[in-house]
Amino acid sequence: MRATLVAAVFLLLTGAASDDQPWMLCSVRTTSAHPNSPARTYVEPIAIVLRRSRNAVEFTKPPSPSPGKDYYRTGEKFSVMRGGLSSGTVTILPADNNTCQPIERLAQRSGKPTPRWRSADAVAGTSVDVRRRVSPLRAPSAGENRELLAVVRQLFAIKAVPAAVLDQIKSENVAATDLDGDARIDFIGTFVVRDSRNTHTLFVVVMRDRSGALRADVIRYDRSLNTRDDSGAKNWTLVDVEDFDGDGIDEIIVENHGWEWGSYDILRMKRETDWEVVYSGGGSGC
Ligand SMILES: [Ca+2]
Ligand SMILES: [Ca+2]
Repeated sequence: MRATLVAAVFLLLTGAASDDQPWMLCSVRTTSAHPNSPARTYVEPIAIVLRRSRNAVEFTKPPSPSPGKDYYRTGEKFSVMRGGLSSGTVTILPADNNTCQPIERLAQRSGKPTPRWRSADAVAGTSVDVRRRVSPLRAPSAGENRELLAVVRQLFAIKAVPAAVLDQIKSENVAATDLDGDARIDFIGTFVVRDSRNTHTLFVVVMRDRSGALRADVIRYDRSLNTRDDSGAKNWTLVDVEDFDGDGIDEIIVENHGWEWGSYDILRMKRETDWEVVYSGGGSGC
């Protein structure tokens, strides 16, 4: 079964995708331009996506690359999606001497990367099979940000972050969108604050409930020491949300960042307030 899937995947990578064939879901990351280095875009595999039925998909780990079997073909073009909307393309560039090859690969990106976004900000594939949405991901408004930060401060306080530093919370990769289709805007984001001893990192999915209150459904927290490179430190960033199974509720793609490793989780809403990790894998580990 596994061998069949692997064969199908490599076949897919050299052929056209159709609805019932597995397809490779990749992340898209564009670095910032600096005086001595232009912006660069990289793609790397997140998962193999296989549609099982109208409202069911299965995510499996990409096969390990082996000599002669590459994930990419130079010049191949992938559609880029963000929040259910088309966001240009990436075209695979010739391999360079990047140590993360053959998993991560340089690409030429058309369309704008998300401003002020750390790490991957979109997904790509030869034919990205997701439900089209009408509300794109956006940055929260000033008012929404204040509300969200109040929730984040409470969560940090529960984690015993000193009150004196709670005014210095920095936010990264925060997106506002209606995740569950109830017409109320929800939020996903990463928040970081440092005290004299520790760096505290929080990743949250915050839903607006029926009463209008904000409710933290997913909480990931890490504390690491400031004084030395803490190899146990980890953090998380939002990559994108997409409705892969077409049930009207977005799945959330989270990138896990650790000491010289990275991978992805896909979260799916099991029932109200309860998000489960339905897939973990991908990434380059470099
Ligand atoms: Ca909502
Ligand atoms: Ca869904």
